[in-house]
Amino acid sequence: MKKNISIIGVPMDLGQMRRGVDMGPSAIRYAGVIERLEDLGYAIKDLGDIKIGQAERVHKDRDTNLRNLKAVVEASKTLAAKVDDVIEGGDFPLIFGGDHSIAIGTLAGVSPHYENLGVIWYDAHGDLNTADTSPSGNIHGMPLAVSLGLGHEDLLDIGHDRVKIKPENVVLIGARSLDEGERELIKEKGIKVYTMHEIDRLGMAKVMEDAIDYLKEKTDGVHLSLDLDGLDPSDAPGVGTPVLGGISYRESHLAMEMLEESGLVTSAEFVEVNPILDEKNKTATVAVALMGSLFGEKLL
Ligand code: 5AB
Ligand code: MN
Ligand code: MN
Ligand code: MN
Repeated sequence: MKKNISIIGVPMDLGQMRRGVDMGPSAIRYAGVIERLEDLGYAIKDLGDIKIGQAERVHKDRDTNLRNLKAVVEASKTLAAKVDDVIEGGDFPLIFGGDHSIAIGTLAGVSPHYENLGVIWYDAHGDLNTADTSPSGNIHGMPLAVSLGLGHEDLLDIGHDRVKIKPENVVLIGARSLDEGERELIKEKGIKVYTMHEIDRLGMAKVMEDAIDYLKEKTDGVHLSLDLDGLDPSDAPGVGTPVLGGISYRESHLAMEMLEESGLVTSAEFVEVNPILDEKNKTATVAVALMGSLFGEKLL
C-alpha cells in the first residue's frame, strides 16, 4: 500500500438531518491527518473539498420520500469523477465525510477500476435501505443498497454501471442496528455480516482474519468504508446516529493494523464525523489514529 495518497473532503450533510457533519473534513484535517501520513513516508495531495449544493426547502413538492435527492446526486457525480481521476493517476483515494451518503459517489468512482471490488462496511448500521424500506428517507442509510444496484433510479444512474459491487464481495463489521428490510436483504443476498455478537464471541483478531481470508480469495481491490459510529459512542461520541455497544478504539486499531498487513485495501473513506456533537474533536482524532494504523504506523 506504499502509494501516494490523494485526499478528497466531502462536506456533505444532506443525507441525514443533523447539521454539523459537513464540518467533518475540517475536523479531520485539524486533527493532523496530513502530517501523520507524511511521517509514514507518503506523499499527500490534498485536493480540497468538493462543493455541496443547498438543502431543499420545500419538501412537499418532491415525488420521492428521499430527502435532498437532487443535491446528493449532484455531489455524488462530482465525487465519483474525482475518485476516478485519482485512481487513474495511480494514487490511493482517501475520502473524508460528510455523512455516509457520499459512499455512493466514492464507489461509483472506484468500482470501474476493478473486476471484483470488495467492500468492508465498518458501521453500526447496514446502510442497506431502499426508498421502500427506509424508515427515515435519509440517504445516508442507503449507500450500500445503492452500490448493490438497489434503490432510487437517480442514485443508480451515477457512474458507469448500475451495479457497483456484488453482494458476495461485501463484508459488514460492527452491525448492531438493522431495520427489517435490511435484515431481509442480508438474508436474501447472503451478505457476510460480523455483528457485535461475532466480535464479542470470536474476538476482533479472528473476525478480521476471517474477513480478510474471505475477501482475499475473490477480489482484486478492497474499499474500506468506515463509519465512525461503528465504534462505541464512548470512543467516538461525535456521530449523528450513535448506537451503544460498539467496537472499541483498541479493537478498531487492531482491525486497521490487520488490514494494513493484508495489503488488501485500495481505497478508503472515513465518514459521519460530526464535530458539533463531539467532545474536543475526539472522534476526528480517533479517525486520524485509525488512518495511521491503516497506513502502517508502528510503535517499534
Ligand atoms: B449511517 C437508519 N437505518 O435508514 C435509517 O450512519 C439509520 O450512515 C441509518 O450508518 C444510519 O435511517 C446511517 C435508521
Ligand atoms: Mn475511468
Ligand atoms: Mn452508521
Ligand atoms: Mn453508515
